[in-house]
Amino acid sequence: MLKTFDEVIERACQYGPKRLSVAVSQAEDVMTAVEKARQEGLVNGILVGDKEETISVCKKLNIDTKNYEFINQKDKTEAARAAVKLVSEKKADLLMKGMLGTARILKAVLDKEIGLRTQRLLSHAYILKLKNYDRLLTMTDGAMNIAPNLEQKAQILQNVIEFCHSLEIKEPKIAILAAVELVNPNMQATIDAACLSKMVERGQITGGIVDGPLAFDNAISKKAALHKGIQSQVSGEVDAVLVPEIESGNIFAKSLVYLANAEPAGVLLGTNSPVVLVSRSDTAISKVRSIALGILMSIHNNG
Ligand code: COD
Repeated sequence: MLKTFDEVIERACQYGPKRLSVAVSQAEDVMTAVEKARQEGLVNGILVGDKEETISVCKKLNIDTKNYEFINQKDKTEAARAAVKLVSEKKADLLMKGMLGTARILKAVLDKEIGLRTQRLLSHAYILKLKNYDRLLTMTDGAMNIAPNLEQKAQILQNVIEFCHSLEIKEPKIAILAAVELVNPNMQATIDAACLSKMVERGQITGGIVDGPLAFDNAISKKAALHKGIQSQVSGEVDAVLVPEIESGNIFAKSLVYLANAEPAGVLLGTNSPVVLVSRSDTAISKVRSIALGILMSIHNNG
């Protein structure tokens, strides 16, 4: 089980370098990360975007452009599509979002002809390292599916279980989060959580140990759960949490990053090749961690 980002990067280095297609490369934070990943031996980059601007960014950062392949495309939507196409045509192994909005790259990834869709629902996972938690904590979905229904949550759950397998966690422990532990007919999140737990019990979702509804305190702390008289196989040992909708997930991750100094990474799940979906505000090292996770996913065939 890989418990830290250092372990993730170390393991990913064993499989590198992979071919990374960068959608809209002309930004310092993007190129700093790609160059760092290249120097680590994780990737060789194909830079899709405004070539002139990307070269001037490289010069400013003292990056040797001879180490890169360039595809000139000034328009961001077209650059996103060209970067995605490189991956779908197997000319690159993984895709990274550069300097463009999330929705724009997601639309290219979802494109029926050139995209990276599978039969699966695509979902997003934030992976967080917290100082006071003994493992990586994955949270889904705070960035792609806006208000998933039960059927979609079941697929988001299966996606995250398989993602955890690529972190070498044999039977990941997943908490389905809600505001309370009891099923409350007025709180849809608790009904969905109970159904998901039952679906796991019946073998409709496989590969992990799942419990819910659980409030976050009882998911993350065994002590808090026991104090409330809750016996759960996942309490205090959760590898991943599934949140009810995009807002709670997005606020959850950003609160931990900005108030608790959590180190974040982000990837898309359910695609046929890994997609590294980082925020523009993420640091270069955070982007490198996401690239390393993408490489592990490609090895485990779940992205
Ligand atoms: N998985 C698989 N297929 C999907 C998914 C999905 N998650 N979402 C849509 N599709 C398919 C649909 O079945 C359809 O065939 C096609 O894609 C288009 O569907 P629409 O019209 O519902 O999708 P879009 O293009 O309008 O929107 C899809 C987005 C992912 C862009 C949209 O859901 C979105 O904006 N999500 C939030 C992104 C965001 O702003 N995140 C904040 C990040 S910090």
